[in-house]
Amino acid sequence: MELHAKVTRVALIGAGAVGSSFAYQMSTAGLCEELVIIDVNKAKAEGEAMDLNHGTPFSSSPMRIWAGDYSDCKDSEVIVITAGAPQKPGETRLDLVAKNALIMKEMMRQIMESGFDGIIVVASNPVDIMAHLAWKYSGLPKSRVFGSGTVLDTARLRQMLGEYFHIDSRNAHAYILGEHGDTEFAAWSNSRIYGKTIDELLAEDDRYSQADLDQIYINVRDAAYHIIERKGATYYAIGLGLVRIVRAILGNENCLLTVGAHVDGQYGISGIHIGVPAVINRQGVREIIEVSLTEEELKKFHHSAEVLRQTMEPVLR
Ligand code: 6V0
Repeated sequence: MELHAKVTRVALIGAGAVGSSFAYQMSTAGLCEELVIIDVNKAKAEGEAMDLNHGTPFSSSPMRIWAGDYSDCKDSEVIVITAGAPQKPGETRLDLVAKNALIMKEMMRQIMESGFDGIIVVASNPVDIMAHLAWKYSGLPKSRVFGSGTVLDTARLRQMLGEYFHIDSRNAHAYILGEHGDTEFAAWSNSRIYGKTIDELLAEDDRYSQADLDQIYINVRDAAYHIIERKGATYYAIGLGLVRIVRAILGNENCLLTVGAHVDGQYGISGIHIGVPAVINRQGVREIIEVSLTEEELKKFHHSAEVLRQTMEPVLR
């Protein structure tokens, strides 16, 4: 009897700090049988693959990891993109967007030429714009190309709320929405801590205050700056966030995550990728969920969308 069970392959493009953190966590997660690592710096990809392979005897399930090329994308279920040129001194954010847009175009050409027909998850910054360009250049359906959006920011919010309210962060149901960046906002009106709204919690316990929550939001928004100041880059938490997204896809979980999805009128916004609560499963983004927001929160959402649109517009022209 021939046993040709189809193996699940994930491709990673970009073996830098974020990519290798993701790869390391994937090597222990037991989500797929194969992980191919692609980087313009082939030696770096090879080094990471060798190092990760040597750890597989300690993992819960076997996995094949190798440094490959774009032809290996063909049989991949999911491609995670963490490749990106870093911002150079004197270079504006727009210069960086233009440079990374060219990289994305070339990457998509090679991915699609391989015959790839799966789901693409983008983490490279500015992530909402890069996800939009990946979608545009790939020609794949909107549901199958999205960014990590505010998955990391939402995790940061939950961790900080967990600490503040002395609860398990997994019981802090709160979202950061909008651009993954300076204009993101906390959807406080929609938050539930142990099933209670923020207003209820503030009313019944004077140890808690809106001023503290506003500071928590600022700490979330500026977290990357604080970490970069201290250690130069952020990568562990986003690596775990990307594994969480891949788990939701491969496990067909129908799980709600605040990814950077293509909006088509939801929240009154269209034609861009932006952080929204979305149901993720084997199809990618099954649907975007429109949670109720206050007027004020909607205003912040629209402002965030406008900033993204303006940053992206010169690149799309
Ligand atoms: P890094 O450590 O400089 O790694 C980038 C990697 O990309 C390097 O190994 C490069 O060789 C590789 N690379 C560059 N161009 C190409 C190309 N054309 N094809 C293939 N590989 C290429 O950066 P780091 O890993 O720290 O960050 C990667 C990206 O993730 C950056 O854009 C960050 O800004 C972004 N982050 C996104 C986060 C999020 O929440 N979405 C969080 C943290 C970082």
